[in-house]
Amino acid sequence: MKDYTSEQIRNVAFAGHSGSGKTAMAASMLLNTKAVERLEEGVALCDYDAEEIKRGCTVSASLVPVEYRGCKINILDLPGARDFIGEIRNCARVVDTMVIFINADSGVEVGTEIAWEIAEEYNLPVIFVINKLDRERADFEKAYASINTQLGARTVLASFPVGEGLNFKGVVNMLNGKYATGAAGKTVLAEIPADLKDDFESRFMDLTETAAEGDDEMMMKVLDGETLTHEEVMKGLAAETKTRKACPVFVAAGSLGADTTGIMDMLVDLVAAPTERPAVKAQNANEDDIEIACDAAGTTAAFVFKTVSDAFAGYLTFFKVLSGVVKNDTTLNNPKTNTDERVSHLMTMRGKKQEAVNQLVAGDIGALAKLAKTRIYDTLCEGKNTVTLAPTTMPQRVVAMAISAKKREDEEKIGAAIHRMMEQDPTLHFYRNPVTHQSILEAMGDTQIDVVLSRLRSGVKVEAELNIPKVEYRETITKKAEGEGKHKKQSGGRGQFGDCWIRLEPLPEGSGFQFEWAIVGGVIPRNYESSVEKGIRAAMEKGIIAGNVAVDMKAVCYDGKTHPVDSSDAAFQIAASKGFKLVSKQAGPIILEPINKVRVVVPEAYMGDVMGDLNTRRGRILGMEAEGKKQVITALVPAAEMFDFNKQLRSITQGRGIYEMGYDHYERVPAEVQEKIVAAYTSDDEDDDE
Ligand SMILES: Nc1nc2c(ncn2[C@@H]2O[C@H](COP(=O)(O)OP(=O)(O)O)[C@@H](O)[C@H]2O)c(=O)[nH]1
Ligand SMILES: [Mg+2]
Repeated sequence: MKDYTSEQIRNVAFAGHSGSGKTAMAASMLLNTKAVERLEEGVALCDYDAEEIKRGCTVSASLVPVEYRGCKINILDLPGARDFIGEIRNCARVVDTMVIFINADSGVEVGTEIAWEIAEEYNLPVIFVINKLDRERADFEKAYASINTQLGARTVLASFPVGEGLNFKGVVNMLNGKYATGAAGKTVLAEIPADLKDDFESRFMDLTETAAEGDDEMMMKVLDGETLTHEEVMKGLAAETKTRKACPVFVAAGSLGADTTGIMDMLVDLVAAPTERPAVKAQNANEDDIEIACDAAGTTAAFVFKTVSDAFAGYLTFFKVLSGVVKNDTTLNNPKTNTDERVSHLMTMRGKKQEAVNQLVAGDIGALAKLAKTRIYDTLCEGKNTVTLAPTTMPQRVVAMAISAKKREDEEKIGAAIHRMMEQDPTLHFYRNPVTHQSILEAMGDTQIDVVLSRLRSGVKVEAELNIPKVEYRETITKKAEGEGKHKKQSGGRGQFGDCWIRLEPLPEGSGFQFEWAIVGGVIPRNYESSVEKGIRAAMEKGIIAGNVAVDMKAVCYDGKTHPVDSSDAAFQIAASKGFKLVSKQAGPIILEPINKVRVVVPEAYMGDVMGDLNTRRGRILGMEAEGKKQVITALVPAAEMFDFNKQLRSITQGRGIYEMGYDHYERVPAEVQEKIVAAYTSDDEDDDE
């Protein structure tokens, strides 16, 4: 691929709801620029991952450079589902505009909202494409209106359809003044038919007014009834777009090719070059905040925003050049790992296809293979010019499942493979719960977990299974009780003898365990004090009635007996354990469960249903308040009831609801729940007399 200057680069994300035709549009662009010969070939380049082929949708972002009118348009073709929000957010950091695709037959959907919110957060200009206008139920006006009503975006129409649904004929593009039709992904341009001229004139007026808004001179002309030149309109519209004052809206049927070339023109004309965008916030070697302007003449620094490792491509590192020029046969330093990485075989990827390049200038995006010590969010810097960037902030994970290998011997492989996946996808989290002894996989959604399972199957050939994670119940007592713990054994040789009287008293939540030695007259020698305490602590680990750790109580050892020969540390530990088991059962034992604080954000219409759902989960609503167009519900809900909440919330709100959750406190479980837990528990060490 030829060399490009920073000014010739356009970095855009293709974002929006799954199935809105993003990948097909990227493929159509490849077809129209003769990078591929058929549309399907383009689609196969972008969605090449086995998971994508299987699911028929994008799971992992693809880089798709399109060379057009002397520019290199770096498209990051993104997934649409919330499960893959990590990919969307990482890529949003390196693009200069977000192109949000909308299904003409459904208007704004959840995926549209996700993309819009991320664009707002990252201060990215937005251009909309109402796509798939040839779809049977396509309704252009309705889809267009939904952008204003549901997103509150300030839009300006830049092209309009001729016919829609089964009557779709083509697109009138007001920027290039052409009529676009197409077949099999290829655009055909013609003059605007005479009968559409009036339509064009009236709609063009609106466009002109928006374009003139930021420029006094142009505004005066418009007010005086003068017509602006094409150049003026383009300049004004580009300025309004780049400053996020207006979002141009285009229409298309990407798989037909109408109006693919018009969309490509728009990418060249309306998308800010990286040099026109605000400087990137970073830190230097002293951890001072600095800003890096996109400047090819600057010191070289690049930021890694994505890594992939698959059977097809091996290990690939995707980066954006922040400043300077990344050149072949040079060495760059990774300040985070303090290693030098050799730059050779510099390339750009076109989906799965590698394309060699000589160099990549500030603002450009490319890839390197086999960088051994460089991970996502690292930087590659020239010489001692240390620049680091913060990792992408991610929303809280919303699902957690216990994962285990179907075959025991595969258990270790699972851990190692998931750790490798986590390196590439920081939204995944995997850990061993020391209390429940389960391996827990946390993620952004069920599909993401499903992809992990599927990759374990194809990658390391391990069948894994999922279970609902065990809840970390605890146990405690509610009243005082006392009694004797005795251990006596006489079996040839030296015997064992320990005898201690123990009193248990409840303590407030969170107090932990206190131990008091109240022996008088030396009936148990002081050197057995720690033996008794140890014995009680060990027994508390095993619980009272259902095998959960016992907490929040005081134990007092106030009487006992010793044998001059047979007493020992071990004997007193066993005696104390027995004493605890006996006494704790008489001390009104109860089970405590973790209660989570949940914060649910939903569109108002779903509020009633969501509250109803929380109630069935033994939830206690703490409050409701409006946040923009949405409602925020806060509630306390037992952790045990929350494992499938994500799935349910998505189904109730059609994916529009989101939630965060965190541990709040422990609380006594209701009697009927306690009965169930106790009944389900089968003690495996009722008797440990040896
Ligand atoms: N009728 C019609 N179908 C399209 C169009 N663009 C894409 N599709 C189909 O819609 C489905 C989803 O398209 P895809 O590009 O994968 O959507 P993405 O998830 O946004 O990348 C595929 O079956 C495409 O063939 C279009 O313009 N018109
Ligand atoms: Mg796609």
